[in-house]
Amino acid sequence: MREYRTDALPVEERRQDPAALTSCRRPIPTDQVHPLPAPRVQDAHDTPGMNGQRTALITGITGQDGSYLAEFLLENGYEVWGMMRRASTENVERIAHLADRITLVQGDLLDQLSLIRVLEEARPNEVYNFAAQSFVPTSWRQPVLTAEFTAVGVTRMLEAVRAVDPSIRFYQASSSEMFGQAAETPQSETTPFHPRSPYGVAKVYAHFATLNYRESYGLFAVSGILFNHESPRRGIEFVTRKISDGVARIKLGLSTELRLGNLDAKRDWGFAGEYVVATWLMLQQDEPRDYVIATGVQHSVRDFVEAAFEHVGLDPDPYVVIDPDLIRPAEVDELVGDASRGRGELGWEPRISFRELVEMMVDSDLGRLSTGLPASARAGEASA
Ligand code: NAP
Ligand code: F7E
Repeated sequence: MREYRTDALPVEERRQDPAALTSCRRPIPTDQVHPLPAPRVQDAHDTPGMNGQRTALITGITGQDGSYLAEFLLENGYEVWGMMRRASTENVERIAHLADRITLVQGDLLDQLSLIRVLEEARPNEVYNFAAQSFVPTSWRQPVLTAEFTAVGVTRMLEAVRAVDPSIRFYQASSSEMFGQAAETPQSETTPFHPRSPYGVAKVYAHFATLNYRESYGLFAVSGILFNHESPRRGIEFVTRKISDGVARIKLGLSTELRLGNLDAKRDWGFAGEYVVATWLMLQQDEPRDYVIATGVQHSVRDFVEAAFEHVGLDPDPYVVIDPDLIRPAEVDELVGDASRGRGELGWEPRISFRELVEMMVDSDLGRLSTGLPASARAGEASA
């Protein structure tokens, strides 16, 4: 039975911020291995590259999930390529510590030929398509751009796979936002979609594009329907990181308020470092299939706020301000996932609890802010 290493992820968190782990109620396991299903018959996917390694291309490698997956794949012997779009200022804080172990290549989901060129250069066995405009409120302000990146960009990448090497295994980063105003609770792979934002609509398009290329052309293309997953590397505009950063600032006397929108929204929050392992597992199966990945536990934004303030010994009431401008045109009131297919077929299970996640994030921001590191959204954690 093959085994894979997951120790890199939690160990990395520990190296970055000892306080993040010592504050956890349960120790984060450093020896966890997930047994895989019996090895598959040798096929094109198993053929290693010239240097004997398997090769993966990650789009969106500069993002939260891309950085964790890159670490995981490197620890498991992969040659890792990352696709980045061109920017006048480099945006590599989350992957700076991996710089000498990965190959970065320029490409943009808006540019079909650039995607073909990237695949021709990298010659990957696996493509993880994480790149997207991923912030829900921005999708109302820039709905067309969101559709270009997050929806049509996926068709461009699938076309590039077809053109360059149809044996490439393809992972599409789908989202629980597709369930939106959910028809049932909890949500599983069979729950109908009712997206509530241009982002959700774009992800539904991308999900069905992935299924369609699987059915039309026989690609090994899977859609992972991941519920919210967070970490100290989360962008600062997302609510969990906004709270952890805000609470840390208040605790350190750098701020006096935390402005938030709808505190009653409920989500199923897990730890991103564990979720990327599930994405890899999906590409190691005998057959391509879609999977929901979630903890199955639901909390409100208010719960997150209370846990974060409690962790630093403060009462939230004097600090939290409700800002009507942060209320969305259409809200997803509550989501919680049923990941039993993933548990059964992938052998994947989340280990980090809600409380551990909150404390890990608050401790990381406390460490970052108190050592005087830049407070920009992205600077947060590659080194924190
Ligand atoms: P993230 O931190 O926002 O990262 C998004 C990445 O996409 C960044 O590297 C960004 O590059 C890149 N990107 C954006 N537009 C691009 C373009 N036109 N061409 C090339 N790259 C582009 O997102 P994340 O949290 O890691 O999530 C990864 C994926 O999973 C996304 O597709 C997201 O929609 C999806 N997802 C996330 C969650 C979650 O809870 N985190 C849940 C379900 C699904 P820059 O650095 O240049 O901006
Ligand atoms: O909001 C409420 C807000 O922006 C969560 C993305 O990764 O997960 C993420 O999308 C909830 C919403 O994440 C504030 O109204 C209250 O109900 O952290 P969020 P999201 O919209 O769930 C899914 C699965 C994705 O796929 C997306 O890419 O929190 N909320 N007050 C707030 N949200 C924000 N951002 N800021 C607030 O001040």
